[in-house]
Amino acid sequence: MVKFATSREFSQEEVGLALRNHGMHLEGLRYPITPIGMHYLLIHFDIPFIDPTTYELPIVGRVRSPLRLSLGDVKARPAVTMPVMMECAGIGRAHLSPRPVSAPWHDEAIGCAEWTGTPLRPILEEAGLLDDVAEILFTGYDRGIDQDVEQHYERSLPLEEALRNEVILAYKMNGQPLPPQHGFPLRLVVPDWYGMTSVKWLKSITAIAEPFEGVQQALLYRYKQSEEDPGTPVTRKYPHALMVPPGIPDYLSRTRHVRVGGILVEGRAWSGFGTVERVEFSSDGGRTWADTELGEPVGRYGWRGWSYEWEAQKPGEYELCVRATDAAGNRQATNVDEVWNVGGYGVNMVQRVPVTLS
Ligand SMILES: Nc1nc2c(c(=O)[nH]1)N[C@H]1C(S)=C(S)[C@@H](COP(=O)(O)O)O[C@H]1N2
Ligand SMILES: [Mo]
Repeated sequence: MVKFATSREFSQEEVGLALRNHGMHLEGLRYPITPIGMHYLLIHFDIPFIDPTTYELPIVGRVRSPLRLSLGDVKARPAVTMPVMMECAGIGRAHLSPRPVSAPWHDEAIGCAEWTGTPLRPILEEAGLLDDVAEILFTGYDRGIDQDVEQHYERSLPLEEALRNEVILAYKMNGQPLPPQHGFPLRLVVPDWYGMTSVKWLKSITAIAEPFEGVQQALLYRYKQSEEDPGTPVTRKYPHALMVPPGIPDYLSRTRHVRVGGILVEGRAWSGFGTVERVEFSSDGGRTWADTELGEPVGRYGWRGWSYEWEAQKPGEYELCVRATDAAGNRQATNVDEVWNVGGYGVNMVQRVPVTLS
């Protein structure tokens, strides 16, 4: 069962989760590749302590020749390096009312790191998938209790998604060995999908013939309108644009103070459904919109910069908004009711930044 809160005050549980799982500072949107310590974190249970010298990854289940790969074996395979924009499916949850009690993200569950690893597909081919394989299950070393069920964190991918060439087993982040909190020594990286898919601290990979029914698959990470609704699975990232909040912040409220003049507002945008083709800016809370200038995408799976010259002349209170539209024609929601769901997933409402202009 999901617990809900209606008060704007956060509970101790939510604050505890927020301290363990920090977000990216939105001013970090200026970096095309997010510095490691700025990238958001989401750790459901505890960070497991893993000895890399004895580490082995079994590839088992419905395969002809099961494999056991040491870290050396994985690193000896062909390597690819690519920027991948990652976003937690729980982003925006704190804007909902009632809101599900879980990691209380506002807009900061994001990061775009440069991941190095080896493609998964040739490993699965080497293991020899049997004809009845429907999904590939990825199990992490971390263990805990969620929805009253003791479990490892584990999730599956439909076979055709697991076989995408850009799905990798990663052992480096921004050229460094994976930090413990990001999945050391080996994690899955699945571009375009929300972050829950990219299983960290890989313990095993299992080819299965039936759909995986674990808690993180069948109960959680589903778009549901009620607890009884079986819902549909959370998969790719919806389009999303965010801005670096302009001016200077008030320490406590974070309200922005901006001086009149020409102000360059900038940020990044992304989508798991194809390139972002349009980013619009509003200075009047979303009543009127203007097209921004788009930059080059950071790789095929990264994000894309945008900027807008805001002629801010009249002192007063403003609400700055930004919204993205992707190649598939999806556009961000302006109204929270359009995106409300039981788990608070995929909430890609437009960002709203209150600004005092003087
Ligand atoms: N084993 C394991 N993998 C995991 C998780 C986890 O708790 N355990 N969290 C998932 C979720 S919900 C997200 S959003 C991403 C976060 O990755 P990051 O912490 O490296 O940013 O990892 C995913 N992989
Ligand atoms: Mo997540």
